Amino acid sequence: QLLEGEITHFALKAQRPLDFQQIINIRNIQETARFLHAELPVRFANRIRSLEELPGWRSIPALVDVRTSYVESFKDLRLVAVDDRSDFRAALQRVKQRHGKVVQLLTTGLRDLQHARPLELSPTFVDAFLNEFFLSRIGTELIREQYMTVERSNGRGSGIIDPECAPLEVITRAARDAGRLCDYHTQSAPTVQLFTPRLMTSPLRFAFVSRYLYYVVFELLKNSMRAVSEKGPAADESDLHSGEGARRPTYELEGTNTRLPPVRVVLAGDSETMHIKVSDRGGGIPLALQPKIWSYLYTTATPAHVKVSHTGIDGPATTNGNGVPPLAGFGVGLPLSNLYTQYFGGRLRLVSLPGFGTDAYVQLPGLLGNVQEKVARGWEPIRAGNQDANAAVPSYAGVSLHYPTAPVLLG
Ligand code: W6P
Repeated sequence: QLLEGEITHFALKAQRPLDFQQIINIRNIQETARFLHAELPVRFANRIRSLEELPGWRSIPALVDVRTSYVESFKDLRLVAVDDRSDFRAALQRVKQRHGKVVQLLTTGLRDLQHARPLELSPTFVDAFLNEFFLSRIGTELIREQYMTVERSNGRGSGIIDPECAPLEVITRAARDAGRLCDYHTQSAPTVQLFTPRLMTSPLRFAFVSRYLYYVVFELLKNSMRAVSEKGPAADESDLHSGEGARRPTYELEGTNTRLPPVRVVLAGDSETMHIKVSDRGGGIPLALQPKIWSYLYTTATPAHVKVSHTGIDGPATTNGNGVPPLAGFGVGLPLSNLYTQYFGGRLRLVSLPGFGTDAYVQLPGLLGNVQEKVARGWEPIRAGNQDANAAVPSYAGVSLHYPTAPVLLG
């Protein structure tokens, strides 16, 4: 079939990582449209072929749906006239619409598939597969949204990459929203104190994507506030004034229960790099659970919560039926936050002390520096004539599909 041949052809092309500098100030809309028109089909084709390597994907409706979305978007882009601006805009709008539920569908799809074929699909493989897929999605979403916002303003406004992003404002907004959500669900919320170095009290500006920064910080604050609120009031008055609290915060967002130890945020950095620390005294994470918080196969929400799904970034915001998102959702918030930082070459680390509390560290680069996007691993076709049986096993980031057949016993 013609389409199949074309998908293979595009899946074999190299994906081209983008310099953020190039798309912060889009000077030539048509040139940018041509880049998207050439690049998006390559990335979509890579995802289509990778998805098809999952054993038994056809038996999971959610996975069939995801594949169909990618195939339809591939076709859409191959058929659209790139130099007709309104046609191209309409095609991108359809892509956006079509891919709104991909995170939810792919996560449930892989959970179901892993459940159905536990010996063929190791949890490590499933997590690596989803990380690659979602990393790719972050890239295509960012490029598409950046182009669409610039195109809409006819090149005059800035895109979703804000050269003047104000982290202080983003963090205070995330803290206010997380506090409201926490209070709604647990009938209490701790105070959030925000600390900045002395020299940084003037509003710091930084080239970044405000909505991604918000997503990551909101996710961390939500986790911290939930932990503190569920653990309850500090046992000792001095717990309320220890650590950073000995200093005066730059900002304080008062919670609804001042008996709870506050969540403390530190914002530091310069025009090149931004660092955020979120500290809570919410009791920490048991050591055995610590690796699981990065897995898509794990959620702290009860089954009743899981149905209401996650608080998406551009997907339909999912709610509990009253229009309010859940406090503990779909179990993808932390792994996705991790991907958002990695996509920009940044990092997200947690240091948790069981029985005490958790510190989360975010590091992100300013996008006016020499920063390139991190592109997902491409599809690696199984070469004909390769006699090595192991070479036919798909792998992501070096993680193979199967559980090892037998443990290697040393000594
Ligand atoms: C917790 C669990 C957690 C996850 C992520 C960030 C902060 C926290 N605090 O207790």
